Amino acid sequence: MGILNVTPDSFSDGGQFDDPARAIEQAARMVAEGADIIDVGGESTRPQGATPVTAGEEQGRVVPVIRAIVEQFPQVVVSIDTVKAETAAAALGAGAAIVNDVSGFRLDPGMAAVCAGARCGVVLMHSRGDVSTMGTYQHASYDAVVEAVVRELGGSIAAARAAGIGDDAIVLDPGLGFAKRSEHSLSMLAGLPELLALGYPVLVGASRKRFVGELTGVTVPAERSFGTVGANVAALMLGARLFRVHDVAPSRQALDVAWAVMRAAR
Ligand code: HH2
Repeated sequence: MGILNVTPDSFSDGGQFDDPARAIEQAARMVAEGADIIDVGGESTRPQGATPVTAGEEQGRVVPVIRAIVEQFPQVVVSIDTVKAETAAAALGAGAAIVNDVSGFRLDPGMAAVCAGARCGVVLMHSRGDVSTMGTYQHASYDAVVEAVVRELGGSIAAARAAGIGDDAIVLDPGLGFAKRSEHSLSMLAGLPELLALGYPVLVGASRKRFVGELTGVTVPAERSFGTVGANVAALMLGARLFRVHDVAPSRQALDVAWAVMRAAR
């Protein structure tokens, strides 16, 4: 899953793709590098405390870009990264097929119904707090992080099922870096088998995140590609099957090779 942040303020690539022409160019690059899904986002959840945007502003950023991607790359699946039901509905109307909700249906009570109505795929990510605090450590206190995340994602799954979303439409995400210090993100990766025990495919978003920077000593987020690859290959071996990344080629190539080895080892 290639990341397309149509935002002025995302933590590692803010302002690079907030112009539609450059966004589409970046989508084309990610498709050429092997992305199967393009995740389009119009609102940052950056660790420094993000500024929430209105649904109208968010839709103005993402809808034209989604339309263009669907038209130009019909083989690619588009996902919309939003916590707002209204934006999800607009994106689905423009051709998106997956809603990636970093609040796991916590923040907008209308989100589950929009997804159920569209029969789209949903990514339920674990987080705590609202858009401006979920990327910070404000809510990062846990007795046992893996158990807490599994329990709290259980609430997201229940909301999805209550709205009529099918089990086969659900993907879970541990929310690396969201209300999680580096040790929590590492524990979540190590604990992926416990998340998988809930019975859904798991997506991980390790790309360029702080824990990767802390482990590698690389302070510039855009230079954390090698560390990102390490996290993704380890996650693959622990059971993750979807990988949300800024730099598609390195992770795609590493994961294809790691996957081939895993299959040959069976
Ligand atoms: N991480 C970010 C945003 N959306 N979605 C899922 N499912 N999983 C993640 O780990 C995840 C996500 C944060 O990264 P990014 O989009 O690069 O930054 P920003 O929120 O500043 O736009």
